[in-house]
Formats: sequence, C-alpha cells, structure tokens
Amino acid sequence: MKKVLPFAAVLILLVTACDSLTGPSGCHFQNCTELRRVHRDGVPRGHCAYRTELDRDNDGHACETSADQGGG
Ligand SMILES: [Ca+2]
Repeated sequence: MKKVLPFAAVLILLVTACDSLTGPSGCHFQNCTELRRVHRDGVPRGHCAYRTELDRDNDGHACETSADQGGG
C-alpha cells in the first residue's frame, strides 16, 4: 500500500502537466481563434505555442492581430 500512494501522486502530476500543455491555457491551440483567447496579440517564434501553421506570412509571429484576421 505504501508504494501505491507515491505512484498515484506521480500519475496525477503527469495528467495535470499534460492538461496544462494541451488545454486552452497551455501551449497547443487548434487555430488562431483559440490562441488569441490566451495570447491576444499572437505569439513570437520560440514561444511554446508558436507553430508555422499559425504563421501564414512566415514573419516569425503567429496569429498576430495586425495582419489579416485569417490568422497569420
Ligand atoms: Ca505572421
């Protein structure tokens, strides 16, 4: 029983960590609409949420609001 509790604690920490990476407040967003809910002005290259798919004009800034509203 003593060995079960630490394992459960680790499991809970892992699940929590995964949620923080994939959830709306984390680093992965389906599209610019979702990303801008958290990062209003988009994110620069190097940010954990940056993806080339979200940077249509390839200027190193994903989902910036100054570009067209299509996301880019
Ligand atoms: Ca861009």
